[in-house]
Amino acid sequence: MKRGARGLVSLGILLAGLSAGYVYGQANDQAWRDQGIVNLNKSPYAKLHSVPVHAVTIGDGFWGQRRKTAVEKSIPSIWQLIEAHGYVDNFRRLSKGKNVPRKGPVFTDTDPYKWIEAVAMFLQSGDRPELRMIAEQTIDEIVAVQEPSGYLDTYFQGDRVKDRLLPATLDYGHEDYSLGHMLQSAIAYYRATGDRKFLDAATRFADYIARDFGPDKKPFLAGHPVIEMGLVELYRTTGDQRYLDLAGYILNGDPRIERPPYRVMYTFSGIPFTERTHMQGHAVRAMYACSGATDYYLETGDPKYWRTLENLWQDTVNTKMYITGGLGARWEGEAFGDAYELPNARSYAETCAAIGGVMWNWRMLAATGDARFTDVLERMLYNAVNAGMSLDGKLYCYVNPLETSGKVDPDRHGSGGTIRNPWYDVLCCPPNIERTLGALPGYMYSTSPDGLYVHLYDNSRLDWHLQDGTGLKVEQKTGYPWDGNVEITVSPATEKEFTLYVRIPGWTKGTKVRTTTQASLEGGKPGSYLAIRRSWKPGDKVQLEFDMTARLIASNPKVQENARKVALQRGPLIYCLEQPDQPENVSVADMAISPDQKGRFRTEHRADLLGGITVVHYQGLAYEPASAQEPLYGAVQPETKRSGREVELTFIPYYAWANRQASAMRVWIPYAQGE
Ligand code: FUB
Ligand code: ZN
Repeated sequence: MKRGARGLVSLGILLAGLSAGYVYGQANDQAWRDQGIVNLNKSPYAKLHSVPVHAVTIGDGFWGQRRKTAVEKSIPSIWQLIEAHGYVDNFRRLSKGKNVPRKGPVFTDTDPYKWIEAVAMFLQSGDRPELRMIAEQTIDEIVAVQEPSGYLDTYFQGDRVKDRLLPATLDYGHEDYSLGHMLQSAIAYYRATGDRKFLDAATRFADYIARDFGPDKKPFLAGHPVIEMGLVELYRTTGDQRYLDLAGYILNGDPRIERPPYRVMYTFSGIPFTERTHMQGHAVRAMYACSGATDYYLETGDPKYWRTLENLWQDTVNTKMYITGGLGARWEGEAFGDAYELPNARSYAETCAAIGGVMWNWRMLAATGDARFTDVLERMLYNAVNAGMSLDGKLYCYVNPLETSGKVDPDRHGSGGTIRNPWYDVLCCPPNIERTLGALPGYMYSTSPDGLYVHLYDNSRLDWHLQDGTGLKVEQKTGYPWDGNVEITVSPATEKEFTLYVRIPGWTKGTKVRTTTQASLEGGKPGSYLAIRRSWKPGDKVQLEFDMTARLIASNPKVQENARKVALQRGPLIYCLEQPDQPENVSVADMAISPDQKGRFRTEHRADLLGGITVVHYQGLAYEPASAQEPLYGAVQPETKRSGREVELTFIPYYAWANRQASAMRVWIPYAQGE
């Protein structure tokens, strides 16, 4: 866009803002600004309340770097591609009569929606006029497509109008999914700007569904859950009970819609949510359904929901989650496998599934204040989610395998035959990562009636208040996740008694805790929140020192794929061996670890490597490469040891893999034979 044109648009936005009774960021009634990533302020069954994104400023450090990459590189570059592939033209051809065919799969409307949501999350941390302007214009183009009934979907047009919102269409057609993402995006945009235009449009579509669909009306189905989360958040935003009821009705499934059992299993919808006993089906659908069901629980307190959620969570983390936090073992159906079915090279682990896992665990945490949910959330965030966006922010993983020979099957790894690609016609993952990184400040803290919870560690400043209104600033200084020291400075507006709950991660073997007044604090049990209750004075400090010693992890033996293999974890990061870091002429496929080297890790911070990482060296063996001349099967030899020579293995964090040339990588490393 030319500069002059931009100026005119800005003026237009400013005038529109003034006529709507607000100037960007300075409305009279600013309640909208203070709603967190999910607004739990009035949720009766939420133990914890969210802190708004704008209240936390993430500084220089691990996530600061990733967020900068997301907002400066990823968001602008993916927007150009969304435009170039015609996904915004899909709206313009309807609103402006642009003479182009509709492009892409049935659910492309969600890509601009999620992109706007990502922008909205970043706008909550500070204005970005260029991005805001594109979002603003796109919202206009979206809203212009809305029909008087409230219906809005660019796919079900022309000959397809007759199919709209029929049970068979809802099963596959994603109208419900598009509305769900529209609601989430519109609410985030409202929370960023106070501008109701997009929110009002999404509400009109939701009103249409609420008016015409329900138990005594036409039947509705979530063919791809996410609408449940959107509707509960709309209820939280507007206070209108109809949206919560509609979410409950959808979560319950409408018995009038009959579908084959496979679809009921695959879509994680259509029967009462509370009848689910196992994590199954399409992983993203399952995660979004569980997130929506937890939202519903947070508002209603229905114990049947909680029992189901707890069972499903246990089933997931104890039998179906990769060590990276990745979810979904099967390519077929992008789905969960059976218990302990966790193949490494063939893992699916779609980035969106891990993001859904973050959303779900965040809600479970809000319901309980229980650190086991934060542990899983952190595992997903640092590893499975973070791997999804390249270090330069312009390439994305759709699937996140835990092992590869470096050769990529074009049919299995998306377009282009590479693991990281700038574009996928099914674009769900890239804007999903962007919105998650945008929302990240909102995941760092929560308030409770008696104080403040510190969930995640990074250089940051909190400027918020306790639930009784006492102003509170908290500053974190740390090199986390590379080192385990965190200094927290707590500054209430005036001296005040409350509890500071600091998270002691489940992965740490030991934690030293000191405060301004106590040289050593007991009780920092791994996998819990340490409650520090006292009268806090401005400037009081808490020093945390987590044991960051790298350690080897074994799988439950039922994961046959990982028999006699170990993985390496340091802090919240899962590590892997990638070919470029290993000694010359030694293939990752022939490397084994010497487990008797306990404690012999050597860590080295390499500011020059992969954006700045701590690598871990460990002693291992390099076997002679197996020969293809040998038969596939042969007699058992008396001596089964493969001969090998000692080498040093060099591990890098999993999230940083595949940022150089295509090469072999593995997370699970065999033990040296005979050890
Ligand atoms: O169906 C919409 C999205 O496309 C799903 O969430 C992803 O798994 C991909 O299939
Ligand atoms: Zn995806």
